[in-house]
Amino acid sequence: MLDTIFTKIINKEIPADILYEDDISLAFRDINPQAPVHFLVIPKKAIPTINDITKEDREVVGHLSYVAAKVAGELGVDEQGYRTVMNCNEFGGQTVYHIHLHVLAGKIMGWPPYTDTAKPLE
Ligand code: DGP
Repeated sequence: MLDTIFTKIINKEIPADILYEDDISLAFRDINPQAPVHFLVIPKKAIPTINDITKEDREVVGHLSYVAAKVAGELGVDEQGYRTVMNCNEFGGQTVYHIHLHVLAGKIMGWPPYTDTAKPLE
């Protein structure tokens, strides 16, 4: 499996604004924030997409939501609320093939989470 940029962040080969770390996960601010607060929670295990999650990964994947809420609380955005998103593959808008939970906060989120200008692929 090819490493992604997130493996380099996990291995501290490139810098990131890390908000939380433990044995199985890492949370850091998104380099291209789409909200006043936008961070990512990733597993240290390199799982390319949601489709690749195995039964054995369930605890790891559940842990990402636990960490999302913990960091949201530490940043003081938990009571106002926030959006978590995990994109999958091309139509889902995934660009980094190492699963990651986006956590977006600090403004009211729209629904549905796509724009009318988003065109279906040919
Ligand atoms: P997605 O499109 O769901 O695969 O989201 C990938 C996110 O990763 C995107 O919002 C930008 C972020 N990202 C990509 N490269 C880097 C990086 O080198 N550092 C940080 N902090 N974030 C990155």
